[in-house]
This record gives sequence, structure tokens and C-alpha cells, in this order.
Amino acid sequence: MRQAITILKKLKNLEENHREIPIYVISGNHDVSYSASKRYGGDILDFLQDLELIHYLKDSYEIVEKDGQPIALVAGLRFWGKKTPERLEAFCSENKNALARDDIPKILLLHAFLEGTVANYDITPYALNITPFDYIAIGHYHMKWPTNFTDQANKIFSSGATEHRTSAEWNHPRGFITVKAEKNGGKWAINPTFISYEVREKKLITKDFDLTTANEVIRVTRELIKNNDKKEILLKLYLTGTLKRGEYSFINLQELKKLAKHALYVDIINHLTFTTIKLTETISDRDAYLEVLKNTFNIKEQYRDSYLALIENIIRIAEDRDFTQLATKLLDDFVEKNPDAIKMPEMGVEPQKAKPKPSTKRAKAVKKRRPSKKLDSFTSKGGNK
Ligand SMILES: [Mn+2]
Repeated sequence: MRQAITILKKLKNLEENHREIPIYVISGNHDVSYSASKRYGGDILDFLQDLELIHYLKDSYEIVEKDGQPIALVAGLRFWGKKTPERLEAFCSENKNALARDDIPKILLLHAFLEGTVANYDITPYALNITPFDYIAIGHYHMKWPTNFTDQANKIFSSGATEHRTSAEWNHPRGFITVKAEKNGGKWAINPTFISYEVREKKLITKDFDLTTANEVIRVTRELIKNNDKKEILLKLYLTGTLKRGEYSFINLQELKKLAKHALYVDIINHLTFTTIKLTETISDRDAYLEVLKNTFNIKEQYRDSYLALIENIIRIAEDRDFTQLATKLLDDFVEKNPDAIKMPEMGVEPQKAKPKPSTKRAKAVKKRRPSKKLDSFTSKGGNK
């Protein structure tokens, strides 16, 4: 806010001749919260207007004067998103008389996506071209539009964002548009010029390490940061490649970023992958698991043996559990085929009272039971026979 005031004051009181350059402003989607504006009785742009630094247009227009003479009409819409076409149409019909004059050029300020700039647009060039405006300054889109100003019939222009907002914009020029309006055969002819200016340096470095080690990544990244650590630069490093087996280790990106002493911002995107186990057809699940534990996770040498011993114990217990299940199932099958093979314990149940069951159902019931109960059931079955 203080930066804005400093800059706006310069434009208001140009030292040479104390002439005011009036600034007309509309709100974009990031500037104003309407509910907050209502609660507080105004917003940040109202505040700048109260300081007489800007003219804030909210679905309104003003006549710009120079030496007491009208020189232009400037209209501005608030940010309306998808409602832009209907609000613009309403604005034009509400101010029909003012917009009918042609002694001065009529300018519209708009914050909306134009068809042809982004896929999900708010308004079409057609909807703008049918309005009575001679020049339409459109914001929201971050790039200069159109890319060249050769189409004499076009009256819609975007100067783009004042700074690069994302790295996708780094190759696009930043600047502003000056426009000369001249009356030519009853119509206002528009002559815009894009004037680019230098912005903060940005650099995107893509480094493909191929097959590498963590130490190599750290060493090269440190070098890249040190060599590009220019004043105010925005630096983005994109790391790709594959860490060798056994080279998985934590690469502390935050620490690496701290190496930059002059850059405004450093971002490191780590897209390194690491090889896991060597793909061989004969390797067992157990050996593969041990391989990953040993080589992928970089457990310190002195802990490796005890950690692997622990893991091996877990595997052995897991395998034991599988053995128990398999052995129990085989025992079930065996006992069913050979009911006499097992010595049945004595039971206090009268054999005649036990209900006979169909053999398939009985077999299912048997499987669900624990071995001792299963033996009980065989006892009663034996009794029925
Ligand atoms: Mn916007």
C-alpha cells in the first residue's frame, strides 16, 4: 500500500510542471472483497480515492478534462466474472445518452477473460465490439493481447500483468500500452503501442542427472545456486534423473535454498527417482524384500544387521502363520479322509442327540472351527455312525 501511494503521488505531482496525470482504476478479482467492503464502508481502492490518488470506477464513468475541456470518457466495470456480458449490457443501456457522444473517445476498463485468450472465458470480442466504446482495456489475462497490433479494426487490448506471476509467463514481455486517439472521418481511430520494460530476472534451470548419487545431486545443485545467485533473481531448478541403488538419502532442499544470498526466491523441484531392486525372474518375494530393505533404505552400517535380523524374524513369523493355516487345512482334509487316524477324546454328550448334517455343510462348519472343537464334531459324527 505504501509503495502504491509513493508511485501514485509521483504521477499526481510530476515535479517538472506539477501537472496531474489522472489514474482511473477498476478492481480485479484479487483486489476487493465485496462483503468486507460493505462491512468496513469501503475497500483498499476507496482508500486510495479518498487520498485523491486515483479515480475508482465501479460500474460508472467519468469525463476526463484537460484545461477545462473534456478529452475522454472513461468507464469501468467491477469484476463480474461470468456475469460480465449481462452487466456490461445493462451498463451500456443505463448510460445510453452519455455513451452516444462522439466528440471525445470513449474508453472502457474491464477485468474479464476474453474469448481467444483462455479456454474458460467470460466474454466474447463480439459482445465488446457491439458496445459504443472506441477502446477497451481488458485485464485479468496475464499476457499481452493481441500478440501484435496489426489489426486496425480491433479495439480490445490487454497489456498483461505488470510482473511475471508464474514461471509459465517468464518468456512473455511485461509492459504497458500507450494509445493515441485521433478523430478520422467522424470516427475515433485508435493507435496503440506496446512499451515493454525490464522486470526482475528469472531463470529456469533444468538439470537431468541421468543415473546419479545423492552426493552428486547436492554438489551440482549447490554449484547451480551459487553460480546463479544474482541480486533479486527468481530462480527455479528442476532436477530429474535416477539415484543409484543404495543411494537413497534425504536431500535437504531447504538447506540448499539457503545457499542463495542475493536471489529473491529459489525453488527446487525434485523429480529424482531411485532404482529399487534389480529385476530378475528367479528372485523370491522374500529375497526381493530383503534387497529393498538393505539397498533402498539407507540404514547405517552398524544398525543394518540388527534391523535386517528384526525384519527376518518378522518374515519368519509371517511365514509361520502361513504354515499354521496350511497345516490346519491339510489336517482337516486328512482327518476327514481318515477319521480313525486320530484318537478321539471322550465326550459327555449322548451320540443319539446330535443332529446328523449333510456332509458338505458339515465340512464347511468344520473349517470355521478351532482344532479342538473340530475334533469334538468328529466325535459326535463318529457316534452317529
Ligand atoms: Mn484477475
